[in-house]
Amino acid sequence: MSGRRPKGVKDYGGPAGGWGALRAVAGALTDQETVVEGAASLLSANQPDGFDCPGCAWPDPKHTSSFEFCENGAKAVAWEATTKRAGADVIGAHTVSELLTWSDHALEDLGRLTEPLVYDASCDRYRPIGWDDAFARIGAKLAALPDPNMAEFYASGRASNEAAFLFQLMARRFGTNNFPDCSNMCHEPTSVALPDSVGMGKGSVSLEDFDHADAIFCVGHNPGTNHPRMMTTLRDAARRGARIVVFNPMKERALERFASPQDPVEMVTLSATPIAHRYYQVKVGGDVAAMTGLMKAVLALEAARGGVIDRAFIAEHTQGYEALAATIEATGWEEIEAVSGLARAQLEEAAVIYAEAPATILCYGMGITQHRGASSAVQQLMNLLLLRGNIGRPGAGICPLRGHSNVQGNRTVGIAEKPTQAMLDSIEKVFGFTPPQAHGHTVVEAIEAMQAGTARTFVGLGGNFAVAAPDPTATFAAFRKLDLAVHIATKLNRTHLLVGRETYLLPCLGRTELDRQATGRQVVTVEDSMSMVHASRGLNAPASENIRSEPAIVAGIARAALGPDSGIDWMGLVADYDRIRDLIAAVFPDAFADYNERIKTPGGFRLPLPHADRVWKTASGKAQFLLPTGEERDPQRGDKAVMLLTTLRSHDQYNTTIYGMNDRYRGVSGRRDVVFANPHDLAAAGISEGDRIDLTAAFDDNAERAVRGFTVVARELPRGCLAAYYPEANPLVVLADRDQRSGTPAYKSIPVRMTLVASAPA
Ligand SMILES: Nc1nc2c(c(=O)[nH]1)N[C@H]1C(S)=C(S)[C@@H](COP(=O)(O)OP(=O)(O)OC[C@H]3O[C@@H](n4cnc5c(=O)[nH]c(N)nc54)[C@H](O)[C@@H]3O)O[C@H]1N2
Ligand SMILES: Nc1nc2c(c(=O)[nH]1)N[C@H]1C(S)=C(S)[C@@H](COP(=O)(O)OP(=O)(O)OC[C@H]3O[C@@H](n4cnc5c(=O)[nH]c(N)nc54)[C@H](O)[C@@H]3O)O[C@H]1N2
Ligand SMILES: [Mo]
Repeated sequence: MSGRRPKGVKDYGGPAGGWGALRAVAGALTDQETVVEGAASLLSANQPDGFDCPGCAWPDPKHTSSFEFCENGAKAVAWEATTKRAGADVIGAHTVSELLTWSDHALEDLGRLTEPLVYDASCDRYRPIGWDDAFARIGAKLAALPDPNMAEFYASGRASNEAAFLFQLMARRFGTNNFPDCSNMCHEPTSVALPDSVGMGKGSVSLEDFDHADAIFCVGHNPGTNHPRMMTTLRDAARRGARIVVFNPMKERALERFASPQDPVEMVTLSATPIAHRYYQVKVGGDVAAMTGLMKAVLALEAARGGVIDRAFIAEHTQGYEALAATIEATGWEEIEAVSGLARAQLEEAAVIYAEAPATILCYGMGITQHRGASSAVQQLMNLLLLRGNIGRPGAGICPLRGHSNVQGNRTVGIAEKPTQAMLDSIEKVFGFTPPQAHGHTVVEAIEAMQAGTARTFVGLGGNFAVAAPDPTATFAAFRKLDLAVHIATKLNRTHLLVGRETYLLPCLGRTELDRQATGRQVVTVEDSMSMVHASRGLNAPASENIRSEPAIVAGIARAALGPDSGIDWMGLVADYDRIRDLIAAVFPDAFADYNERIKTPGGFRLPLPHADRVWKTASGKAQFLLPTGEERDPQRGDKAVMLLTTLRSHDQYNTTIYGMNDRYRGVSGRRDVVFANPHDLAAAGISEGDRIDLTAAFDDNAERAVRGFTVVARELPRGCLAAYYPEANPLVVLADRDQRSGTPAYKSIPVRMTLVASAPA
């Protein structure tokens, strides 16, 4: 890694956080021309009377929302509260074909959408349309579909509970459970796998538990970038001596050391807090093997000294221990080391830390959920916790780090392509219609239905579906075949440009903005990663007088598509969101009784989490030890030339929203067209740092999938592993290559081959 580095690449020496973070906030506010309003907005993020930060789903301390500094929350707020505007004059100044050549950054950087638009094929441009006209045309198109299952209703996880509830109500009244949603690309393995293990598809810990944990395992997530407010929690834990153990193929700086911008001593002395007590660079996709090794070592400790596993808990609360122990016993260290990329001694060391910690929390993110066999991987994490009764007591439990700020809430209020019978029955009881019973489509199934022509329309509540999804070649083509696409959005993105026969762009309010309806100012509600539901109040002036709230837009489409006899007073609901919450409470009485009352408490209320009280809503009534399925074993099929590519978020992006071209903590600036690789693998392949290579998918269907001309950056990574940025690497992801149980694409273990195309400039 010596000599001349590629342009824009260096080794980042400092800690995460610190002055760099403060500078970045100032920069984000200036770039988005939000200096005055944006700075005021920032101070209201996560305040009792302010809005929920649209940045991530990490909860607020003690749920009282004291101001917490967060660089990436600031970027999210600045991006939404920008003074840049993209009206019909701005967007219509370019043809759609021309806009398609722009970068993802440039498209969104046009600014906030200000009026409804319709695509005009005769001039290949978007032009303005009135709201009523748009609703009438969309409604007519939807109503004319021969089968409601020909429509797809996508939700990205930013919408409030109120908007999401109306959205699912509209689609179910219309007659379909086709709810592909961003969860299907994200934490679906959590939602699918944890119910079989512990009866609940959500995390079990609360923020307070982090004050009592003796060990915190961080597996496959990057909080310094994606959940920055979590760094305060991890830093506090590290400082009081809790042992933080990381499993991650990349060395992520924030997990190594962090300087809190709120700590005057660290800021002035340029010091930092070490975070990870041990950092294990597991191979991409090697977590099941690593967990198996850890459990094997825990069982060996139990055999040697006893008192390591919690036998009383296992006897009273679980099933399946013997079968799991036998499977682990039968798995050899050689295989564990080969697949995990970790040495037996490392896993034994981690096992000692685990065995000696009275209480352990296990946190995980996309590094676990975006693989073949991801559901099984989630269950292995749970097995590890169950061995020592690490759930349902202070300082212990499972902590999936959710993605979008309200993705969990969207699910809770009914965005589910596989709804429970109880929910469907409840909807029938409350609304008097029989909702569709057949399961609907996930994201990948929706794409397949669009490809096949069996899905003809798409309604998107936020998001950038086609760019987030796998295989853009297939997905883009599928989109262009649609008869109708409707996008409810704040900013222009590439999915909006994949125009079909009729395409509408309906601009909505964001979280930061005042939402006034017939009865006055409205509040919305959201659920964080730890199942706390609380109110969010926007306060900025809306980006334009001609944009509407998400609930109002959904209601407008619903009324037009379903006609006057739907039995639902759409406009009455929009007039006063309390009424929407009353209906949510009626459909989900166990979770949301007295909804409107309970959100008046600052910080809101916690939804019931039976597993946190050691009540197991599984078929057996016990927590289940579940066996690994082996799906993840040897995805390279024994071919050493096949590398496993993982995809990452940079520090300057929010999913497909690219704020800027830098990735500060990984030492990359001004570019994203790089691929990180282990120097020994490069040497073996005859490739040097700075060379440009093509990556081609090694999948057996022979279709050509490639990304070209990426510049190689040498990095400390396990052998056989590569890393590149999402979404640039998405052309390599095959639709069929996904976790079988959850349908989540294997975005984080893509088998690829490297081909040298140009040597580094001398
Ligand atoms: N600023 C910002 N905040 C965000 C987002 C954003 O894009 N920007 N996105 C939001 C959303 S929707 C989500 S889902 C979350 C995502 O939050 P994260 O889960 O943190 O997201 P990623 O960057 O995809 O990857 C996480 C980490 O997994 C590691 N990893 C990759 N492959 C493997 C593997 O095989 N095993 C293990 N153990 N680790 C692996 C990577 O090195 C990386 O450090 O963040 C949310 N918050
Ligand atoms: N290779 C690879 N692919 C991935 C991933 C990965 O790690 N690697 N991660 C996956 C994950 S975890 C996820 S969650 C998906 C993300 O998939 P999506 O949720 O579909 O994508 P986003 O980029 O979050 O959507 C951005 C758009 O949302 C709109 N928007 C922003 N705020 C609002 C709002 O308040 N209301 C409305 N209506 N619209 C708004 C804007 O128009 C913006 O352009 O991507 C997935 N794709
Ligand atoms: Mo996500």
